[in-house]
Amino acid sequence: KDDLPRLEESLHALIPLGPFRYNISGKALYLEDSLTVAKATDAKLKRLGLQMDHAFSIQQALQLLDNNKYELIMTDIVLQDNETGIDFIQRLRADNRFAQTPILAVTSLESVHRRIQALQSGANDYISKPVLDEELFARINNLISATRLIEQLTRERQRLLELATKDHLTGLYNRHFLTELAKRRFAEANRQQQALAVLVLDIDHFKQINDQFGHQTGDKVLKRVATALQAQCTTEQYLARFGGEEFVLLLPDCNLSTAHDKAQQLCQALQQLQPEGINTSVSIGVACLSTAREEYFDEVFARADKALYQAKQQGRNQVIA
Ligand code: GH3
Ligand code: MG
Ligand code: MG
Ligand code: MG
Ligand code: MG
Repeated sequence: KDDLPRLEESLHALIPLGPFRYNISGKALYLEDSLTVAKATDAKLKRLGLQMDHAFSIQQALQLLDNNKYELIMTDIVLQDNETGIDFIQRLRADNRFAQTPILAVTSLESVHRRIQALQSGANDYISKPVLDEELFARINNLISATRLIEQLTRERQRLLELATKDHLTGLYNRHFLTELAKRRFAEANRQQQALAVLVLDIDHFKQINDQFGHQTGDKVLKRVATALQAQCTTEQYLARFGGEEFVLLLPDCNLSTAHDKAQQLCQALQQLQPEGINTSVSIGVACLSTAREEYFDEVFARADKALYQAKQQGRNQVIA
């Protein structure tokens, strides 16, 4: 097996190829029990612009993986101490951290079933020993390019998801997202006879704040209020900016009395906030899913909104359930 590098050289001489430029950088990990093969591969990868870390055993490879970020993982199949590259690939694919990392199996030419096993275990590609430089480079380039494309698409998807579900100014959920979520939550709560409460919150005399301090300051007040409300909510309590200076909070597993307490707490927190040094308060309407009959978001929201209207009528800075 230690003659492999020389065999590769002679093969390479038989297949002369022109220079081909790849745009690759970063680090690769190679699990390989032959030091000679590892050293020869290291030299090849350097030409490609990849730094290589070498591990002799799965344990050593996993340790390196804990402490380094790799663009590519390469693995030999037949290792020492009854270990195989197949085991290693399976371990990697069971670990979320390496879900996106491309794996290249390095198999001996004749072991067809190992190659298939490697692919079935989650290797993205394989290359046979003796390794031809140009083939290795092309395969690595394709693997890393595909991974970069997936990473770019994942980021793009995340950005679009934010745009579609979040309010631009405050970073809270937007009306569309909360409405869709509420529809599902109401269907579920009806089916499972669970409590579900809706709070509608509206900043008092916000128009006066805009008129007196300007629209920009108004925006800052909105952001501060949103942040303060969010700070009082858990990840299971869904807060959205529903319109201009109006917010909706969906409280799963929450009956009317608990929802009323929560609303009081928010009302008091807001009164103490003084965003931008401005006295600010909110009025809150509370309503809860009926325990007597099936009810949907629109109906419960309408009741909470009516309660909010009453809170405004009765002098603002208060909660009506
Ligand atoms: P009430 O206590 O009855 O709720 O009085 P209000 O002045 O808060 O209510 P009204 O509905 O009369 O006015 C809401 C104001 O909120 C008017 C609108 O210009 C302002 N507004 C809506 N969206 C934004 C925003 O994104 N930024 C700023 N600065 N103002 C906004
Ligand atoms: Mg080996
Ligand atoms: Mg208002
Ligand atoms: Mg109003
Ligand atoms: Mg309003």
